[in-house]
Amino acid sequence: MEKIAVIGLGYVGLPLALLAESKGFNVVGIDLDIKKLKVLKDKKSPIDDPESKFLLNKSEINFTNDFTVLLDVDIAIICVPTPVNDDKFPDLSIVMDASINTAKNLKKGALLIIESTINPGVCNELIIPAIEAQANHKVGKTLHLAHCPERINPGDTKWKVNNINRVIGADALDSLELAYSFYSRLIDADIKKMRSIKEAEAVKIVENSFRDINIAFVNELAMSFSKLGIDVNNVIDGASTKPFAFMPHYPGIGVGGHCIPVDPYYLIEYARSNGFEHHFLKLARSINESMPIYSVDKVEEKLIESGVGSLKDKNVCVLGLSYKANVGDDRESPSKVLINELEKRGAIISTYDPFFKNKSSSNNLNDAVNDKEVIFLVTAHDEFKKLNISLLKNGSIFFDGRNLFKNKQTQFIKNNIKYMGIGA
Ligand code: SAJ
Repeated sequence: MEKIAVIGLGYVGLPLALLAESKGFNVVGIDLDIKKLKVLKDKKSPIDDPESKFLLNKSEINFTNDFTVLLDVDIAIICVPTPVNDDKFPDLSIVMDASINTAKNLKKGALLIIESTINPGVCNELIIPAIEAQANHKVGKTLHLAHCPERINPGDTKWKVNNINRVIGADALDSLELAYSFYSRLIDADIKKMRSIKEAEAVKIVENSFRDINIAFVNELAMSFSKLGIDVNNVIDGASTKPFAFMPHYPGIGVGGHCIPVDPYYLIEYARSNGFEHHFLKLARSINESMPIYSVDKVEEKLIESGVGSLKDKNVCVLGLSYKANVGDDRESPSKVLINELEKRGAIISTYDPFFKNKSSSNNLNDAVNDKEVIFLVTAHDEFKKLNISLLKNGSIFFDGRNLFKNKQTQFIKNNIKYMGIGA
């Protein structure tokens, strides 16, 4: 089997490297993070993925930060982050550096695959020119290049790197066939060949923008229906009985992560630079980004309505720092915007997330909720389902940012706790 290199050993690259090794490929893993390399060499997994933890135990992958190990590699796969910076502008520096440094060390005839999420145009207009200028390769001639956007869903126990359908794109037909042959041996799922590398880049951005706008739709419904006295979650469940043409999404205190709140900006900026304004995508982003502050406003209104004044000097607990249930990742998490807004309003804030004990001010759930006047639930971790509602302070507000307890509202009422949900 060919020798494979995976560059970027995070929640995308590490499972991919371990899967390739389990399929008999000779694998090397490259990452710039020395601490991460040490953890990996100690057979510990830096990501919350049970399968990776298991495979790592018996893995013989050479984890290194030395790009010269690429000299005899046949296929190199780039799995590095493609974030946005503070003003929501795409930051392609990491994927550009990784692609160039990799290509510089690849032999003639090698295949370079980009799995990182990139907008249409990045390969043709940025990566290929940079490789041909700096890495002494002619893409399509001395170096094969393909794009196969990653589709990892962190925390998902059903859909994993080995069984998720993929799309691949390359501008040279032989490069496309090489990439197709590799993924056909790697995964047990469908692989769709796109007509160009640009189409493959567009697929990932479209699938994640689709999710963002659908979440924005139900978030806007939640804000509207709360004024109409309608529980939007029940309505979504009702609409979900339609066996076709409806896909449920649910309102929440915000949209976090390294994908959904980020990827639309890649298309917005690329389209803008080519003369088109994505008003709809931008509006969806602004609705989703408004949810943490909308939640704070609703709670402060309730406090004032109850005659206890504003959030200033109130003891407030934030349950959940992660952007998503049962994973330890706080990138673009709504908890950050929420905590910042609560600080601005003078609240006394404590936090608890079982996946971020080192960042939490409380070290367990009971301590975190004890004697608090307001509790915001930001992340629907399984651990929070064990919350003992009778421990909550009499007369306090519980803002359920993920509607985790929407079917237990009577328990809150019994304990004289003001339960507030999103759209509930
Ligand atoms: N969220 C909502 N309402 C929803 C769904 C999600 O508010 O109905 C929020 C979540 O709480 C979270 C954010 O949106 O803060 C993102 O949630 P996510 O479930 O989309 O989680 P991600 O970011 O891990 O998305 C990944 C993506 N996978 C890739 O990009 C390869 C995405 O494409 C998948 O659709 C998604 O997993 C998935 O299906 O779970």
